[in-house]
Amino acid sequence: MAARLPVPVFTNLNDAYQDLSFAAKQGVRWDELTQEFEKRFGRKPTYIARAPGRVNLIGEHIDYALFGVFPAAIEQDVLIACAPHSSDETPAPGTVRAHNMETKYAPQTFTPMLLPPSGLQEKEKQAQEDKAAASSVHAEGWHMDIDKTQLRWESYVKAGYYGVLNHFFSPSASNNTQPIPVDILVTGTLPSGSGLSSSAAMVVASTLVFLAVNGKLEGLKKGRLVEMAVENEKRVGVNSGGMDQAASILSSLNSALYITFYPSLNAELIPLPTSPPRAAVFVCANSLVVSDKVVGGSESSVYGISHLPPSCAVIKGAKTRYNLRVVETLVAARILARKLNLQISSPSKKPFTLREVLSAYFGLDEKEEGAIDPQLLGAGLEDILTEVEVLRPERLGFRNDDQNSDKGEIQIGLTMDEMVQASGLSNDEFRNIFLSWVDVEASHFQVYKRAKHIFSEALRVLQFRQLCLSSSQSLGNDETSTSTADVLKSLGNLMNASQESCASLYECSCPELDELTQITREAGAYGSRLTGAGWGGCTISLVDESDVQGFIQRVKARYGPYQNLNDTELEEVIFATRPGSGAFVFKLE
Ligand code: NG1
Ligand code: MG
Repeated sequence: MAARLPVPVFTNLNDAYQDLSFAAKQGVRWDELTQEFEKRFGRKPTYIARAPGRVNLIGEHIDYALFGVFPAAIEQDVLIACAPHSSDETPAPGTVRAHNMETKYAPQTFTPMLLPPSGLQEKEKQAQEDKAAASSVHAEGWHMDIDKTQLRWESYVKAGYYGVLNHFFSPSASNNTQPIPVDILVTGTLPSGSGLSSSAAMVVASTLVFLAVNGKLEGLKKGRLVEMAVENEKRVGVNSGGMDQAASILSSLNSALYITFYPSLNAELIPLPTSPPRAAVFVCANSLVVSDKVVGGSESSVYGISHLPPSCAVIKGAKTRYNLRVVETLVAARILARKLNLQISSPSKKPFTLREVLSAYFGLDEKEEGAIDPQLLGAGLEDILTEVEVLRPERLGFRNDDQNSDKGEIQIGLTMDEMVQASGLSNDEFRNIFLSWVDVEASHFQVYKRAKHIFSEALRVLQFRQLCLSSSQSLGNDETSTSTADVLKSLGNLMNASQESCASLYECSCPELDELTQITREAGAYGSRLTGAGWGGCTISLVDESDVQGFIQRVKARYGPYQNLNDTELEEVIFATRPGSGAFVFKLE
């Protein structure tokens, strides 16, 4: 069937049409989605939103510390088809019938409630009393239960919808209108729990489709959409940074993005030495360990492709992973600022980040004066990396010197009491600032190792960016081929150093990721690292383009979990990527 050419109503979007093979594949999927929608709901969809996943080339776990990251969108994505509800019965305003093409995700119907202020207070109280099952409550009044104790596919749909309702259907708005009842059908090609941001793709697609069908897309700036999507995703229970949503929305064909968050969101398109005419490509290889950074999950909770082999391990992650890292890095920022006698203006109840500590270290007010240029930022990072040693437990006064070694106390970290003491806050103040909004669990906390990873990883991102920029400038010059080889080697070294830091300082790798990055290097990659949150999921490797097929075969031969995969399965777990286009919405009639 011919690919349809509908009208783009929200685009990045033009480059989607430039890439013909991509457009053709999308056309086939849209036709399938449209037909299935018609079968299930008795009419055609009026909008289809698409949001891609991403790989992060370098810069892991530093977005929530507000340091710049370096992702690129990939071809795999989430599509959501949508149409206003039409049948004889009239459902309550805003009711959603949500279906998923994937049969293991059961259809759901939900109706958001517009609660009066007293109802909201009641819900808030309930949520505070029962943090584990906390429901999401928005100050403006729309309410939907989002279960944070388990990952459910429709939670991501609800999360996107939440922001749309509360930003555009506020009861206090002058042109007070009601959200319309809608039917949606979701399909996706992104494996979940694999560090490719299936969750952000779901949230972005959901946010976009609800905006479109309610007529709220016009004039919406992409930066605003990123902010909304970041805020929306937090409702599912991860206090994430903004990398994934920004990458899904702002990406552009053939370029990576250097995304910065401080003093405000900014994205710069950076050509890669892997852009055409290209010498190398990034190859994504899934460890087949499902990364569980939110809850101690069960397999039924994951969103994504159905035929991951059953050998897929599920890690029990919980309060001991992502959210714990967020808290550790915020506490590290507080203690470091105190040790360096830096004044950071932040409303007293709000924690500040390591990026803000660096800004204060420069003695600059970037909010007033604009962001520091990358070169100066790099120099500042090199300086502050020497200062960060003050965060070692013994330097904070908690251990005898002779008890110390990198294998000893540093590995153990600080107890809660020691951390509170080092922060200079009272117990109550500490809990209020760092623990009242999140559930974490640890006997010891690592402020030194986490801060050291963050500053060194932020520096590697800047070096990576600079190498990409200089190699694109040298294109066309006679010495390009040698310099390209050198650039690829240097990029690979930075990726390897990032993996090492993620494994030993940030402790977000796992044995399978360590093994797979080692195998990919031995199979010829310039460099290899985990991508995304870690604790499982995918690796990303820089590989000579002429050798991709040989590389994939060599990795297949050596990585245990790939042994029994057939060719189709193998294509889903190890594949070359190139920077793809960002999210878009099409109107179908
Ligand atoms: P993944 O796990 O790939 O979705 C998560 C965070 C990012 C970032 C990375 C680590 C979410 C939605 N995203 O990515 O913001 O912090 O980990 O660099 O949780
Ligand atoms: Mg995610």
